Amino acid sequence: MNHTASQQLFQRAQKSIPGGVNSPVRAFKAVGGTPVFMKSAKGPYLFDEDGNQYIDFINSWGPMILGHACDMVQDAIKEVLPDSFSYGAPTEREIEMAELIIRMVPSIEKVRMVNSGTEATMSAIRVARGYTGRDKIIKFEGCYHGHGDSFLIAAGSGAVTLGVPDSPGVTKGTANDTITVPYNNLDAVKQAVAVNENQVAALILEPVVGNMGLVPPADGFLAGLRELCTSAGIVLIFDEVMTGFRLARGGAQELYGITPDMTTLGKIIGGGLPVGAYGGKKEIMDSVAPAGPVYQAGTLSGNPIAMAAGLSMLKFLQGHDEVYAYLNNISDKLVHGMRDNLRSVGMEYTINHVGSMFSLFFTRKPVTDFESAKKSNLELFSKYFNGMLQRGIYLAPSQFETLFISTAITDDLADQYLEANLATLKDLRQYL
Ligand code: KE4
Repeated sequence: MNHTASQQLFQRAQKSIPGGVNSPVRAFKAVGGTPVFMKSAKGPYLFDEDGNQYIDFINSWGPMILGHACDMVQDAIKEVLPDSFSYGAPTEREIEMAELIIRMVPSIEKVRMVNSGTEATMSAIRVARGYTGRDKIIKFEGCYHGHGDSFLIAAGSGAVTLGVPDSPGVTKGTANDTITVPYNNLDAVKQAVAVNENQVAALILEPVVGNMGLVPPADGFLAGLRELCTSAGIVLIFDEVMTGFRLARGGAQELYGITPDMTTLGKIIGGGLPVGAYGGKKEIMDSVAPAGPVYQAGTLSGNPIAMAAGLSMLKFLQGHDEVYAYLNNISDKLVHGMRDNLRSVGMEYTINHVGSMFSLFFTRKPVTDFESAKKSNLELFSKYFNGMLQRGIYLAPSQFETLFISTAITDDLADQYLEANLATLKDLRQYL
């Protein structure tokens, strides 16, 4: 494949944009080479600036659940464009969006629109702190909740001690209020809660993790967290920015039957436009300004164009439950086919899979938390990623990410993926 145009654009981009990209993972640092600069996309396909075509298994990190440039969403945007792009004043469409989210995610009784998943999560913990009057939060190693200061915290020395900044610019004071514990370890959470009695405002997690690669909750883990938070008066926040409207209409909380106190949303909610949201119990959300004292605001929150795009996508998903059966079936085919391929080349690596999200880890051991995910062979992953890219398959450029399937992936495209997967695995044997 020729990537000359991407290489030239990357050279140019680095002169005006930090690292040449507007979000770090796009720079291909974990897999080497030049990031592919995209020119257009339609359905299952991405087209880069060199005219190369790829079958897309990232779908803008989740939002393109119905495939790229979906005609329905395009029509919804075209319809509202003539009415101007933003008012900075309330609109009926925002009420329609809020009412639809509440219908689809019953644990949400009130919801506030924002412009990204990061805004949603940083706002949600501020509200939980304001509502409880407590300062600390508990998060899990390997879970990513956007780039808010309180989340860029590495685990402290002991599993239940206070965190340390995981990025320059995050203060020790902020780190002191975040406790980081291992995912799927209920005992560590119990200990953290006991050691910080009556000081923890919220516990936030990805109910199904996508950001250490795909890691599902162990049996009883979510129920255990629910029970623990209820008894300790801790606000349980499900960060469903990835899983919301993807794993089920009501997200992971519907799939696993666990009701959080608050939920954060993003990606699919905007149909590809910049939208996030946070919501939850009425008595918690009524502490948000101007109903209550916890301040949060946004010039473009509830933007009319973004609301139109998001509404068209959510209305479709709400009215077509068969989408989830389709996504799950095609994902099952991909995962079973990969497992057969791995066995056929004697590389029985670990695949974690929930619904239309899955990850291939280059380790033979189970992956149940960040420590076990980090045992993957990153060198081999990098070679695998580039081998698939050369074969026209666009994957996440990091071992610690998940894939997202769209309804545009047909049986035939799944077969193409599996052929490329087998050929690439065979190429990897020389490195074992
Ligand atoms: P944004 O601010 O990127 O819209 O959302 C942050 C966020 C919050 N919560 C979860 C569970 C998330 O996965 C994300 C963002 N996901 C990443 C993918 N790992 C987006 C890709 C990127 O950072 O460019």
